[in-house]
Order: sequence, then structure tokens, then C-alpha cells
Amino acid sequence: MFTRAIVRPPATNFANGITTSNLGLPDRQRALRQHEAYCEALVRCGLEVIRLDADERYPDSTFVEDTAVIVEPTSNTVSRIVFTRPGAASRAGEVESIKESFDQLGCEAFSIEPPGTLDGGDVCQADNHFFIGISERTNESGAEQLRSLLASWGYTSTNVDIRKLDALLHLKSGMAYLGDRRLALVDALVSREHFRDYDIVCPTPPEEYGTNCVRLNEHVLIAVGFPAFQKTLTELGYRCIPLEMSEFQKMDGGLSCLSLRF
Ligand code: CIR
Repeated sequence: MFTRAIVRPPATNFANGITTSNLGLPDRQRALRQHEAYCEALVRCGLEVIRLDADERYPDSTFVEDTAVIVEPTSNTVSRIVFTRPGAASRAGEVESIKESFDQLGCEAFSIEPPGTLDGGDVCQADNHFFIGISERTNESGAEQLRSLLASWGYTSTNVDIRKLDALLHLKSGMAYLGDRRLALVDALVSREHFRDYDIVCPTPPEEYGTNCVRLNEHVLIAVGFPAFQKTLTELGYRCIPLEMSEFQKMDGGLSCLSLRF
């Protein structure tokens, strides 16, 4: 059960962030409206939304997911948080300001240390198992540090190498856990050994961007514009909340990147 989410709206310099998408410059006013609708959807899913101020120092700072991995307790302990060490130099400073927001939340805190790099977008939790993407942003040292922390808390993990998959910035650009041992996966990941014990839903081209959906309690947030994928999820019994994501997609971001959920 998720009860809280941390979000940060796009800063005025949002358009100066990193992107490979070739979809044109984002419109910040539209991005703010899309972000507001996203926050309203989180509330609809039963979450309290903790809204941080926009951070003008970091154009990519709206993508808060990349700064931390939150591990929810399975027993009666506080949540644990692993602050990341983002793989993109321009994003390194984002972690400090997220740390300040967590100071009040009483989580037990850990950090990825050099030479490790890790982006939260490369970490996909599926119940007691974590998939960790090795990507342009997350290196083997970062993945190993996370694996070791998770193992000490009783979780298993598997590395998924996505470095040859140019279309995926992060692992979660191409996968999502839907609960009940079901994964949404892009076609390029479907045949990987790691996923063979799961039910798989695979959006067909040109709907791959839809794969980055977010199961939150009784609902699934999905991006607008992927009708076949939405129909599949609805037929499987999920209550979908479609959200406009065009401005974030222009900056290589997806639904999961816009919040830290716990
Ligand atoms: C970046 O390149 O870091 C940002 N423009 C997009 C980050 C998206 N985050 C994510 O997929 N978790």
C-alpha cells in the first residue's frame, strides 16, 4: 500500500535538461498543467502528495525518482532510503536537496558511494525482488552497492543490462511492475531470462512509451495515447488513469520519474 509521494514541479529552465528525444522543446506552462494533473491522480490513488519547490539549479530536478530508492519495510521498521549517485554530472547536486526533504520523514538513510553511479529510474521493485538496470547512468559498482544493501534487508535482486538498448534511458523506461507477478515490458526485454517466471504484458509498437506505467494501490497511471495498451490493462482488470505526458516525454521522462512513492 502506497501512502505518500514526493514530487517537484518543473523549473523555469526545464527545457535545458538532458534529452535525446528529438521531440522539440517542452512548453513549461503545459508541463506545469500536466504535473498538476499527475499530482491530482496521485491523490486519487490515495496518496498524500508532498510537494517540493521547483529547483532552478537543476533543469532535470522534476524527475525526482532518480535521486533515491525507497525500500518499504516488510516488518515493523521505518522505511529505508538509498540516496543515489546520478550518472549524469549535471544531476549530481539534486540528491542533496532531496536528502533535506527526507530528514523530517524518519527514514533510515544510506547512500551510493563512488565509484558507483545509480539512477532511481534503473531500479524496479517487484515485491521482494529488485531488478537493477545497468545502463549509461547506473554502473556495476552502483548496482552492486544496492544489491548488497538490499540483501542485508532480505531482498533479492538481478541486474538487467540495457546498455545495448539505445531506446531505453533507464530500465523503467521499458518496464513496470504491475503487482501479482505481472510485468509490463518492451519487446526488447521480453525474451530476457530474468523475467521468465512472470506474466508479461508487452505494448506493441508504436506504444512502447506506454510501458512506463505506475501501479499505485487500486489504480495504474498510464500515459495518454496508447489505446491498445490501455485496453489490455483494462481487460486485465486494472483501473487506468490516463495522463498527458507529452512535455516530459520531450525530456526523456516518463510517469514513474515524476515521483518518489512510498
Ligand atoms: C535525464 O536525462 O536524466 C532526464 N532528462 C530524464 C530522466 C528521466 N527519469 C527516469 O526515467 N527515471
